[in-house]
Amino acid sequence: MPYPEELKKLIKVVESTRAERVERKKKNEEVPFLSLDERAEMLHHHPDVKEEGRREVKIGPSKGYHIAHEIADLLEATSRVDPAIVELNKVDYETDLLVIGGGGAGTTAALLAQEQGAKVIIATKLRHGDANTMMAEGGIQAATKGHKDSPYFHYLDVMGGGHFKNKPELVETLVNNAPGVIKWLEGLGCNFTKTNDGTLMTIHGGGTSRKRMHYAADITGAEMMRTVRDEARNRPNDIRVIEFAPAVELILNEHGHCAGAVLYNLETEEYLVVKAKAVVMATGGCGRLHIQGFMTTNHYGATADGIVMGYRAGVPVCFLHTVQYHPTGIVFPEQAEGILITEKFRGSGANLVNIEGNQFVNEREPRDVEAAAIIKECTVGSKGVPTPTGKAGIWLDSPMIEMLSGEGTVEREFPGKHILYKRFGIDIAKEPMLIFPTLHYQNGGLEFQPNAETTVPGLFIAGEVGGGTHGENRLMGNSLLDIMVYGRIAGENAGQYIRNGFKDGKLSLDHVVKYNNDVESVCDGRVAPMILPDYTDPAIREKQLTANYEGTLR
Ligand code: MEZ
Repeated sequence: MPYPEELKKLIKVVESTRAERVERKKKNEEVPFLSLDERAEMLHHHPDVKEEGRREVKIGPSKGYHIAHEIADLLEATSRVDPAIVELNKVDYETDLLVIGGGGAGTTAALLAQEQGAKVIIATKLRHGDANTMMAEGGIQAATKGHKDSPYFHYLDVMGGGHFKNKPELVETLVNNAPGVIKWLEGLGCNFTKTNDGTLMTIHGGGTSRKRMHYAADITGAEMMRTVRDEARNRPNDIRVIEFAPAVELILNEHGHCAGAVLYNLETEEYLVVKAKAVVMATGGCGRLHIQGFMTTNHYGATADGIVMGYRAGVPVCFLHTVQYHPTGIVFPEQAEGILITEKFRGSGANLVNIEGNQFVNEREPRDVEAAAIIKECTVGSKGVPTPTGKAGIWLDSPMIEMLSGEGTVEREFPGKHILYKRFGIDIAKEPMLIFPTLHYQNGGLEFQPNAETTVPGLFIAGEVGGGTHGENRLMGNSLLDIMVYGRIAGENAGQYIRNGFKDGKLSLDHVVKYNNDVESVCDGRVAPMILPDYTDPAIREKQLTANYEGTLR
């Protein structure tokens, strides 16, 4: 739907201040960055600070930790499988490495493990590549420009963005491996945007002190996923992909080592037993939990399953008291609600503008501060733009980019969003976008070490399901980096573990039996993992004659 008349009138206000704002931008005379104290003050408007949004988890290895209700609900739930009826002696698939999750982290882990001689199965909930990787737009950070940047500056930025709470050893591993990851991806054929002489283009992101954001137009994640998925599909003798088969429980063995998983075939509704010498958990994030009712950028299967399975197997969680709301999600047109508008728009010069046409925050603040500033402007400030659906949003003034960098820049640099809006009859080279913060990233997750190991031998972590690297707030471009760095490390170390550390033993689901017993006193009939979000209207749900729900699944 194009902008209705009432919004078109408000766009005139944005237009009336645009030329002056462009001039200020050219002279670097914009709204200044907030001081550290001002940032701390601003964060009082961030959803994470709401005490009523969280509660203490009552069972498991991180008992007593306060996290979002929506995640706590899943940790305080019983298993989808009844361990008493799962026949662990009837193995459906046997392999060296089982990778749970077919996004960028899992696929990368599969490649590196295969290079160590491992036979790999990737089990994925939906199709191979249906993952948050695919949805990441604006870039991947790496200090590739040695004359101006180094992993040292990158390290400081990551730590600063995470409020210096990050686990330093995880950050060190992340930034030191970053330049090598770009080289590796390029070697596999990943098409990053370059200048005519072949130099990789780099820009700023929120919280970066150097221009180190590499990108492929505004579809960086899709291009990276294409690259690693093609590579995995070209190694069919060693890497097998099982689609529409989410894992629902980890299997341990008599030594307490991770030894496979129970998968659930979404089509036939059968469970399948996979026996493996090691497992890489790469299930991604939790956006589809819609924490505090927020819309999300995440793909349909992002329901925190890996956290549930890993936690039941004994791995503690960390940093789940914070989640990331990307400052700029589409709030109108409503058919596109929640969809990510890449930070690259702001990195390329677009201002955030309120109903009066004023820039109210520097658009390169760290994400949590930026999101809090937008929420504040729309709530206590009452300077949000009312949408036809009764919400409030802020203008992201994309036409400024054309004025700053020349006509045609928006279409060339942001083809994904240009096409999307065109379908609604909106030309974002000429009209601004209406945005509001959207649930984007799970800052925390399962605890793991720089070598991707967990407290459970044989269980490795890759990507968003792990916690600690980004502290309390991740900066743009460090998640695409994270999945590659820790995907590679997890795959390589799992490959070595399979050769040297693996110890065979009888398969067991005793940890699930115990967890089910512990959970009984605190669980309200919930079942987890969630697998898919449930958008059924409660009124319809009540009248469904044939529906028999197990958690969210019929
Ligand atoms: O790292 C991200 O979350 C990312 C690249 C998002 C974006 O704004 O494009």
